Amino acid sequence: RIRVGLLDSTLREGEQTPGVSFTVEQKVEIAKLLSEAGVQMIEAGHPAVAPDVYEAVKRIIQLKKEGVIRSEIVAHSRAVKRDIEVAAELEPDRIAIFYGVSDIHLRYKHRVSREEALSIIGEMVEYAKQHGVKVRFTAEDATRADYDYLVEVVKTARDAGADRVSIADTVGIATPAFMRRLFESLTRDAPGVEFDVHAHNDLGLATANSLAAVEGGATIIHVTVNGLGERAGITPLHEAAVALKVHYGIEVIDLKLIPKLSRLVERYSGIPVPPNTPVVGDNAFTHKAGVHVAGILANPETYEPYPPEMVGRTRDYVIDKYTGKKAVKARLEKLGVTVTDKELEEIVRRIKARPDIRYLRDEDLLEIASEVMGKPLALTA
Ligand code: HCA
Ligand code: CU
Repeated sequence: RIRVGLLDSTLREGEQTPGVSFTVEQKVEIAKLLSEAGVQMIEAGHPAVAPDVYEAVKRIIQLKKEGVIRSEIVAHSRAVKRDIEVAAELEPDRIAIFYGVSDIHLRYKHRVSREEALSIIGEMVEYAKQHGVKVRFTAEDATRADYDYLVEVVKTARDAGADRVSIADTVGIATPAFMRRLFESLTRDAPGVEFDVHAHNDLGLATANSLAAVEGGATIIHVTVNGLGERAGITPLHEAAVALKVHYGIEVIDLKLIPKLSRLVERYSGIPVPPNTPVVGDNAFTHKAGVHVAGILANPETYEPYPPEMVGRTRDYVIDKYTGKKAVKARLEKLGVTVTDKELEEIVRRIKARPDIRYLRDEDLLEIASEVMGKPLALTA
């Protein structure tokens, strides 16, 4: 029933992260890896923004033409002729034109009436179409727009030649229930176009909102690697891709390439990935409490929503004062040490008496075991 793909906007939205500026070479490398992972669309940039942005979009389109990159390449553009011309001369697969459609954007940013905005949108979509490219219209701040007006906007863009419309939750204010209803209504009230969902993460709801939009009929989710973007960013690629697999059984990209993508973009963006980040964080598959480790040793499903191997990772556990006998026994066995129940109890007691230990290293565990057992033990491997 659900049909969906990803548009990755790391190179456009992601570069709008404060402090981030990718080089052209870095963008090419990221785009190649996104294509290898099977991302359906790559939003390569807004060519009119700066010379190096233009250059990067140009290089990526060249690689598309040479068959090195397979994803559809999208160029971003304001609803102005000059931007559209600059984007069109690079011959992208698609131009995405954005225009704010909430009253707050119309009044304070564009300073036009709702009717004037409709004619600008229609004219600019048509203008882009005349250049022989596919066109997406982005209804910026769509989630705060008047619903009946939004329907008019979508129909105007559609009738002018846009085959896709992006519904942007530009300030991350939507809830999942609202998003699902919004997309259900739009697909009913404005048929004949396909919808993208572009969800900002200001309230931590971007992924939930994107999935709800897909349940409501959206067919493309906008993501960025590591969730980069303006302010709190947008839906992280790792969350959307894995949630689509876990909840709907849909594999939109090669999930095993996600950690590589994450590390590459972490390095090039200089924005560190916190350890508790889902899927790609250092701790995403690392267990700690004795009860948890005992559980995963018996069957990993007890404390894992999906196996780490699905995303090319492995599980692990740490030992500190939260540990338990099963965890310590298993770790000692892995190190080639067999202990009696009494020895094990005493080793665990000593670890629990040491709140200063954050991560007990194997050599420290062996030292404690050696003291308890009254015989020398050394790390072999
Ligand atoms: C922007 C606005 C945008 C556009 C989204 C889209 C938004 O920064 O240019 O084109 O789908 O959040 O509204 O990112
Ligand atoms: Cu955005």
